[in-house]
Amino acid sequence: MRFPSLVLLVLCGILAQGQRDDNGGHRCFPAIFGFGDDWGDVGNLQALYPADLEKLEDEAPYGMSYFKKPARRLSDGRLMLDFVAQALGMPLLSSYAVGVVSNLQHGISFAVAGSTASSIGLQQNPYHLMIQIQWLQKLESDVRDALGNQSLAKTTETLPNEQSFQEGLYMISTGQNDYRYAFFRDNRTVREVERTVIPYVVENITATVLVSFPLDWPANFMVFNLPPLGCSPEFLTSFASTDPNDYDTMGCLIDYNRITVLHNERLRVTLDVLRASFRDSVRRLIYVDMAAMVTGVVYDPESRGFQNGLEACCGTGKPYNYDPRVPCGTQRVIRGRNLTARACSNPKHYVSWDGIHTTEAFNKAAIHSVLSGHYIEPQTQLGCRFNFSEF
Ligand SMILES: *[C@@H]1O[C@H](CO)[C@@H](O)[C@H](O)[C@H]1NC(C)=O
Ligand SMILES: *[C@@H]1O[C@H](CO)[C@@H](O)[C@H](O)[C@H]1NC(C)=O
Ligand SMILES: *[C@@H]1O[C@H](CO)[C@@H](O)[C@H](O)[C@H]1NC(C)=O
Ligand SMILES: *[C@@H]1O[C@H](CO)[C@@H](O)[C@H](O)[C@H]1NC(C)=O
Ligand SMILES: CC(=O)N[C@H]1CO[C@H](CO)[C@@H](O)[C@@H]1O
Repeated sequence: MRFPSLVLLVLCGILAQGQRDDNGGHRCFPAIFGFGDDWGDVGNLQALYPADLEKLEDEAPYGMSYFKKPARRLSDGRLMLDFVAQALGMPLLSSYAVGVVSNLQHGISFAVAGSTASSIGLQQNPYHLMIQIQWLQKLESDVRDALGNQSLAKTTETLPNEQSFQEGLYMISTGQNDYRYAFFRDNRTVREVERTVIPYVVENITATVLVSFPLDWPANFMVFNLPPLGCSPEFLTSFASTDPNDYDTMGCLIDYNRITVLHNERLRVTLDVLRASFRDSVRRLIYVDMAAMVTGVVYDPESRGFQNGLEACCGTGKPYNYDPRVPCGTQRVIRGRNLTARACSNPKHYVSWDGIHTTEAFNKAAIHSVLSGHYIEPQTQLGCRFNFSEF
């Protein structure tokens, strides 16, 4: 699919809506750019696949906890990216593919639900990380052209400026779908995935970060690691085993968590090497240990105000409240049984929203921790005054 120039569309479309910096003028990141998969998609998938739009819009429980209606997000409310925007006193970001009516001054999300880090095996969704980076590059060059054009000067208020690109916060979370497709679509074994998939996925993430941004940009990167696959209701359901030795003490699948551990270790080490190569620049490369956050909550939900680490909120019932045939919000008759995947009454108590995606409550707790300096490497001062009043 080809995109018309988003900048032109923005300029020709809705113009300055008078968004102002209401965070006391202090803003440590002038803009946020989201990349990756479901975790940061605020509308790209639906814009790219309009036929699926209605389906998701109908699936009423999505968005219930915050937006009170489906909000093109695969959660019951805000995503981590939304919380970062709010902590910085910015409006929620728009998505690239629906950018026509957007104010892009504070950044944009390029993340596409269902997308992968790697460019191999793409039948499912072609908008992998490198494509998203190309969208960014196109936007940046279009903005540069527009900013140099006097006749457009008034309308460029709705665009990110050069400083936004150079000093922006680039948040990247992807890889989960590479593994999901390897297991669920391609029927690969754990050993095969260990050997053949992990290296590609990690290389694609780190290579993208390395090659895609001019080295003189003092940009800030946050690269998220992979949450423990073996604790996700989707994996727990699909790979349920009768052998107790397949589970760890908290009931997660040991083999699939091993994939996560290997992926994360490789990612962390590669980022360390990359960071060393940036030594002379002021850019920051932060590794976000989302796996540690999820593990902590799953292993001790109550410590963080949750009640349920391994069951989904929205689903069809025990044991994990997840059934791949009956996605959240739908109803199917299967072998004479009428199954309806309904939302639980209190999503706040759950980590998993629909068996695959996390709840708003988890997203909030996670970003609150990250912005407070936890679960990040290196331990660094982000140097921002975050405002958590919208949390
Ligand atoms: C400036 O923008 C106007 C309106 O889009 C366009 O017609 C013109 O060609 C542009 N000029 C330059 C130098 O790009
Ligand atoms: C994977 O397994 C399922 C169920 O056994 C089968 O229907 C499907 O064709 C297999 N896919 C591949 C790519 O082998
Ligand atoms: C299944 O349950 C739903 C919701 O409870 C109901 O609307 C629907 O009519 C039922 N369908 C059948 C075939 O029983
Ligand atoms: C934080 O944000 C709220 C509303 O978004 C605002 O009323 C409040 O003044 C802000 N606090 C600071 C310290 O900027
Ligand atoms: C940007 C990048 O490194 N892409 C690579 C992703 O992985 C595949 C498979 O190894 C490579 O072919 C791509 O070049």
